[in-house]
Amino acid sequence: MDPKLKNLSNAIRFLSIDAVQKANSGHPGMPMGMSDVATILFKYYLRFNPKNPEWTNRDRFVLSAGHGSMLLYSLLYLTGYKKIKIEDIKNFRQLNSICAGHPEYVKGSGIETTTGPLGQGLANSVGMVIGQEILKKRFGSDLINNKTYVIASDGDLMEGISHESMSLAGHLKLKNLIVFFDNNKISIDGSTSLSVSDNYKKRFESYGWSFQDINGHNFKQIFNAIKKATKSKKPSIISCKTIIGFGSPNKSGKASSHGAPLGEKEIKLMRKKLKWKHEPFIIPEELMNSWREIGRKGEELEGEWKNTLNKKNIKIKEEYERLTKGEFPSDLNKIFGDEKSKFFQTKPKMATRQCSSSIINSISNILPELIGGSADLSGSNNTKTDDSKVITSKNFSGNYIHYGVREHAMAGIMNGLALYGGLIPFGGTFLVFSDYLKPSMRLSALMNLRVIYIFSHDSIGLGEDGPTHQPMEHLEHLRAIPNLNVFRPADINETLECWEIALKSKSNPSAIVLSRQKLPYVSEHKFGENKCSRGAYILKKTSDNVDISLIASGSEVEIALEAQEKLKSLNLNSRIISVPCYDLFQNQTEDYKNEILGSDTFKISIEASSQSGWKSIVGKNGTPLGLSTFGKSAPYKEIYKLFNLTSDEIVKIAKKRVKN
Ligand SMILES: Cc1ncc(C[n+]2csc(CCOP(=O)(O)OP(=O)(O)O)c2C)c(N)n1
Repeated sequence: MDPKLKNLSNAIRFLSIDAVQKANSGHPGMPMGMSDVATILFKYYLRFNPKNPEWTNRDRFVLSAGHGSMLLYSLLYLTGYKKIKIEDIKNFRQLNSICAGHPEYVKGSGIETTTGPLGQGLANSVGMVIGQEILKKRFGSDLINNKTYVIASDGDLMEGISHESMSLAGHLKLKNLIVFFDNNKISIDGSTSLSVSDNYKKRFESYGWSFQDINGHNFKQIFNAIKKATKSKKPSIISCKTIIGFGSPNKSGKASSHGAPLGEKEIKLMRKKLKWKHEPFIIPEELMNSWREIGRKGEELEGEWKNTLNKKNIKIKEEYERLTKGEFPSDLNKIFGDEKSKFFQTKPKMATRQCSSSIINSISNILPELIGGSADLSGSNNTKTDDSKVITSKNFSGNYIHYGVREHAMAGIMNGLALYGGLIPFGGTFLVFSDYLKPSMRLSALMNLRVIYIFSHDSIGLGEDGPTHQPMEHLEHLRAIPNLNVFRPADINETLECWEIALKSKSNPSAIVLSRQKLPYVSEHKFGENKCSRGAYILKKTSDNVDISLIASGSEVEIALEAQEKLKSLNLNSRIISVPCYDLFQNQTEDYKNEILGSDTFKISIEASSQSGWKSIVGKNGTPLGLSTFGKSAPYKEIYKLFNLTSDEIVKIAKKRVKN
């Protein structure tokens, strides 16, 4: 093996420990332990081009153990990525440095995904490989043939999401996925024997993976193991026995090297032990040239790939470019317009989960980039239509993924699909189970990813399944996530508009929340303007001068409309404000909000959910109607009555508060 390997690897080690020391915080142990594996991977296998980090057929490198972020920043700097300079490394963990505490996804930087919450990178990598297989099937294995490599730690493999996502990867036989397990047997609390005694070989083999066990500091073993993994017909995991904090005379092998600077004294001793004579952040020229040389190989690789793309038939090439640029076909707007106008004529009474299904059906044909799926329950949340084609281990030509009962993995995998590029994932479950996937959904929002969550069975309106299945606090939790739009449409027209906004939101995820029960067609406007785009609008008013504003979302718009009729017969005028997207409404100007809500009008909001978020909208004199306890198991109309979510209750309150 190349005699320089030791020094190439030590360059990573010293950049990492010096940056952590300068920042006076961070995690040196993991980069010190895994730098040997990373060196072999980058030098001999990883196909990447630092000059064009967005080359679509690049191998992906995912650092799932995101606390070891200095390993990634060192590699990106050493191989010549423009966005990571030595100044950034010196500014590790400081305000506005791209070298943040944990890797934060920045398009075109080499940081492929945001990691830190353990297990997420593993699920992302599964999505990246599924995305690759889908595009490979469509555009050919000469164009799409990359691998995805992951570094995962003990903690990554303890997390539940790793069990979910690795199991699905095995089921789908994702052979282009190669995971390095940093098997150092240390976590923050000390030895992992305190809390885990899994047999990893048996665990992964039972998932359908190939498993290898190596010494993670033996270059030859690392080289051979990767070679074998790249030829496997199954996903591969290479368990690398490593020493956390490798090279530190007093802290190696100990939890003390995991998450704190080694200290000046220990770093001095380590310099001596590893014969590293260079000052902090100085990489000698010859070594730097060797690292840069590793980075330069990618230019040629990408050049060859471009020739392949240019030789493709023009139609394939254009479609490939459309997908990777994220552009929509021009007939998409027409489809939305036609559907709106069709339903305006027929005014159907439909559960909004059925509305969503009808939309998926009408747009899927022209949007092959739309990749649906569900964590089981596909027949209940209506994500799968008659035209959906299921993806299997033998055939990736479809557009629908059966994620199984694995909500968390589904969301992490959808993030990976969106990160891979060229695809728009949507996936469904019941709203109440959004709790099971929230950590990944939070990362969709943090990474500005276009991922569409379909949450059906959105309230006590689901009825007899009872309080375990009836969301109550969920809308409020989701609305609190920055950069996530939560839609709760009232009918097919609003569902069409919400789906349209979600699709066109290139830099944020959306949650489309849907009813189980049938709802009447309520929209008064025909087509043209997307009324949902400002979050709320006046649906119907009985006079220009109203006494009461009735504010509602989704299934409660029907109740508000009923109340409006009753109030009218009592000579009380009202306006109905439909709020299909609370988040978008919050972003509007105060003028718009006042115009819609009425500044001095008495306000009642109604939503079959926790009501605290509505207090600021109805004001201190208004009344928010909602829930403050868990629901009940009963036919849904009885539950609505029990909780006073009725038009009669609205009328009672309005009569008391507004004199005519
Ligand atoms: C979901 C989640 N829980 C907890 C943490 C906090 N945390 C960071 S690293 C770590 C465990 C460290 O052990 P290991 O994964 O073996 O990493 P190593 O010590 O080898 O660096 C924990 C619990 C986290 N980052 N993510």
